[in-house]
Amino acid sequence: MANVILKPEWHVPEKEITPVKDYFSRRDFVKTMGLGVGLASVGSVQAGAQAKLFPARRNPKYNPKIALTNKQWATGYNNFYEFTTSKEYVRFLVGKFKTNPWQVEVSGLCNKPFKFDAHEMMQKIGLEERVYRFRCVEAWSMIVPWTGYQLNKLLKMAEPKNDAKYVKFYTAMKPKEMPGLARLPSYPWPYTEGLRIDEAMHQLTFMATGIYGEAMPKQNGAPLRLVVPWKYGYKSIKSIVKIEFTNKQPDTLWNSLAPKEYPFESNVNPAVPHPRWSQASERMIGPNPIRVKTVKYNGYSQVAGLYK
Ligand SMILES: Nc1nc2c(c(=O)[nH]1)N[C@H]1C(S)=C(S)[C@@H](COP(=O)(O)O)O[C@H]1N2
Ligand SMILES: [Mo]
Repeated sequence: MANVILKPEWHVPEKEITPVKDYFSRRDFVKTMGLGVGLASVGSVQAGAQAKLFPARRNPKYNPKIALTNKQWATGYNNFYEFTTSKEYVRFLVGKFKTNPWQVEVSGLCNKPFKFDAHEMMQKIGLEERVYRFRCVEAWSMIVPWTGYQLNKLLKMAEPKNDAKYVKFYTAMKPKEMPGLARLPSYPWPYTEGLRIDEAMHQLTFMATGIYGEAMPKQNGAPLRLVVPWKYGYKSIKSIVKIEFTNKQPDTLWNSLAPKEYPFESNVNPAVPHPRWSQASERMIGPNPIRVKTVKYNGYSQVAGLYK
């Protein structure tokens, strides 16, 4: 993973930025008018039955009173190495990436392995919105409204066996659609990540299918990606095609590449520096970035019990 960037190296002119208040007033307007949520979405991602899913109702339990990150930044400054390592260019390289239909396999140590279509599962489980803080290991952060469902709702459908101690996640590997794969031939693709089963089952662990009230943009990991808000961002694996229950700690891409820099657990912790930089503070991205102190577990102290 690249270096900490102290100053944003690209600039969005003020006039192109939708302030958070406009995003909300537009949304409230659509709700009040009872016009259906399809209107709130722009772009080709929205189609057919899927349109009804967005925006989803915000869960009041996960609605901190803090300003959201500017949407253009959260959807325009991405880490998705399958496309490029250049954060500001990911969104221009996802054009060929087909994310609908999208099949996901749930397998391994469970009684009921199954396959599902990502879009059908959104209808089946139903969606909610949660505002989470998100902290990249590179010391930048954002605060965004994710749409999706609690991961444990999906995992329970498979009835994991008692010896399932970990869950491994795999990203799609489609070289014709993901131009970055060929540029990093030595990486152990596909991108993989993993959690302990109790972490995966925790109520904070979220399968996100949208952001800012709309279906997930491809650059943010369409059609479904993990969000584990108390861990560094690389644990929040994008564009998932396989979920596997295992009894051994799974190998993950970043851990295989640099185990000392990217340990399996990777909880946000300001007291433990990355070998090449401090983790004591973070840059909140946006047109006017600010530097704030990093907090243990990214502020999600309710997970502390998992690590006694
Ligand atoms: N498949 C895949 N998932 C990934 C990554 C990636 O390169 N490939 N980058 C990770 C990192 S380092 C971060 S910080 C987040 C970034 O998510 P965002 O682009 O939605 O902000 O995605 C994570 N998930
Ligand atoms: Mo990251």
